[in-house]
This record gives sequence, C-alpha cells and structure tokens, in this order.
Amino acid sequence: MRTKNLLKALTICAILSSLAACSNNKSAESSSPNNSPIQASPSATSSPKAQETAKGTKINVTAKEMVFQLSSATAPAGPVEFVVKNEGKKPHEFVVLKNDLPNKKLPLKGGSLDEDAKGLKNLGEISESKLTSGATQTLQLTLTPGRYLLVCNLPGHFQAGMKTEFTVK
Ligand SMILES: [Cu+2]
Repeated sequence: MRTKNLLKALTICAILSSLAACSNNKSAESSSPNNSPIQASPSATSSPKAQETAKGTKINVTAKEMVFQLSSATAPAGPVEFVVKNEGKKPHEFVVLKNDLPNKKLPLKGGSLDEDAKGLKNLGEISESKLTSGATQTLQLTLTPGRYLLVCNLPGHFQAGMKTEFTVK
C-alpha cells in the first residue's frame, strides 16, 4: 500500500515536472545570489539593486552592535550617497576606505584596522559624535571603480564585526 502510494506520488510529480511545476523551486534557488556575506536590512525593499537618484546612487546603511547592513553592496562609479542610520544603543562611526590591498588580510594596529596602512585610503567618514544612537547621517562621495571597506573603527568594534566590503563597478 505504501509502495503503491509512493509510486503514485512519484508519478504525479513526474507529470508535474514535465509541466515545469516541480522544478520551479529548484531553479529559483540555484539562480539566487546567495554567496553574498552582506544581508539586506529587513526594512529594505526586496530588490537588491542600488537606488539611483539625481544625486547619484543612494546606499542605505544600518549600523548597530556590531554590524553594518547595506541596501546594496555595489554601486556604479560616480556620486554615492551613504545614508547611515544608527539603530544601535551605542555611538558608532562610519569610515569609507579604498581597499587596494592585494589580498583579503587586513592590517591591524592595536586590535583595530590600521587605516594608515599602505593599500588603504580613508576617503571620508562620519564620526561617532554625529552618529549617536538613533541618528541618521549622510556621507556623499564620488567613487571610482574598485574595492572599498566600510568600517567602524572604534575600539573593539571592527573586530566584533563592524566591517563590510563594498564594490564600485
Ligand atoms: Cu561601532
């Protein structure tokens, strides 16, 4: 009886498969970009595309203990407006660095990122005195193609996870 039911179920699935119904889920999963380490914030739209405005590309950033969440981890070259909201309880900073390091190993100094290391260049930042708990601050930069790091380099924060990669194409 069980075998018969199983065969029946398999047959139904086979028929549905031929109508491309059973295989829909599988193809949707395999085509999704699930290799990105950066998670969109829950309030972001389902579209992973960067939001382009008259001022350039707008990237919404949520800062909290101890992570940054981006509406998009990439942007086209040109003006980029980072809108950073601190949803944490502590003050945080937001530092944008051009990353020309040849490998993934990041130079540390005293447990924080060594922003003065060769291969890194600080392009701009929002200080912790402005990015207090609940505050929203913007940082506008004109970015060229390449790799970037977005970090909070307050003591302990970088190593706790407040770092994320950003790519300009
Ligand atoms: Cu921080």
